[in-house]
Amino acid sequence: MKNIAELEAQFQAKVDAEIKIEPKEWMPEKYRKTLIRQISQHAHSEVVGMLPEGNWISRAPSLRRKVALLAKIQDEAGHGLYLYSAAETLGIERDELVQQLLDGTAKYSSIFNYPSLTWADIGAIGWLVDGAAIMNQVMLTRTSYGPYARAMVRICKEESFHQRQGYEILLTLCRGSEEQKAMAQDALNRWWWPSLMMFGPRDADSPHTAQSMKWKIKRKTNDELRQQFVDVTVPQADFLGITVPDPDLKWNEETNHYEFGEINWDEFWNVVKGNGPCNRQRLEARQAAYDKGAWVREAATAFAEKRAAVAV
Ligand code: FAQ
Repeated sequence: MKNIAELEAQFQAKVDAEIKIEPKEWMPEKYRKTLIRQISQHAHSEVVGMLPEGNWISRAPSLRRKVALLAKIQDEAGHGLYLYSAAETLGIERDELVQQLLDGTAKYSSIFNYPSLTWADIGAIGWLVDGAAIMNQVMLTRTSYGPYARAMVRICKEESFHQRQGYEILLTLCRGSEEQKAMAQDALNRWWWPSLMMFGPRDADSPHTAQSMKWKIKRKTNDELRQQFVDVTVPQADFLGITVPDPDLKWNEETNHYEFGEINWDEFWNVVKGNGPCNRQRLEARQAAYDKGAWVREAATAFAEKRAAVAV
């Protein structure tokens, strides 16, 4: 019988050798808990993330835009479901995860607590929010936990379609009338900083990053991913002909990276703690959806019981 220290050493050796950890294998309790936290918060983000865009389905400017938006939002529901399933492989029930979202003990991404005020916001969400999500999720295709890594492969493919549909909305607006271009600029002004916040606190203020990097749950730190996102996205804004709302933004020839201004961390933590512009509205919408779905859960349970009784 091996003691905990030996099991932990064996586990770390496996992680270091890039061998995926699978559900039934031994893992440190803290590794399991970290994954449940991260995967479930990721799932909640996908599900809550449908709300700002759902707001525009009935107001999409054409049938083509409406079909693409509907498909994107359905993908997000699907991502939420894969991710809840991946979390369930770690020994927790989906109902418990959903309760944690509804009672506010589990987080979801801060970005979804901002309102989608104009059609250009739907472009900005696809371009910036999905763009940031991809940056983070490409590294997660190589995360150490097998079911999470595999779920991420498909999710990333779909996110890349989402990013392009958002960028194309903005490209159309920026090639349109002065008013349309101004709407695109206004969307960038409002979504830029919250998108940078999506990557989480600075590495120095991130309690989980060091351990998650050691376990290869995360393969890049919050600051590394944020920098990568800025470097990729600024030239895309230039191509659109709109301006990133950061007077401190400048290219550094020596580092080959953009330098950018200070994020408003008070705003970030305020939103994370539940005081953003739409936190209450988002949770009320999820609670209402849960309540309205009670009859489906009851019917499915009754059907399963009936089937089990027949099988006996
Ligand atoms: N918002 O120590 P760290 C999407 C919390 S999917 C709220 O750095 P960690 C698709 C963090 O949970 C977007 N809370 O934590 C889509 C922790 O709190 P806890 C979601 C945040 O886990 C697009 C505390 O701060 N993506 O957008 C945020 O190592 C369009 C300390 O932070 C994922 O979830 C935040 N932004 O790193 C859908 C990806 N940042 O749990 C619809 C997977 C941090 O101790 C439309 N997750 N916190 O109470 C991750 O990669 C990581 O969990 C991080 C945070 C990088 C988000």
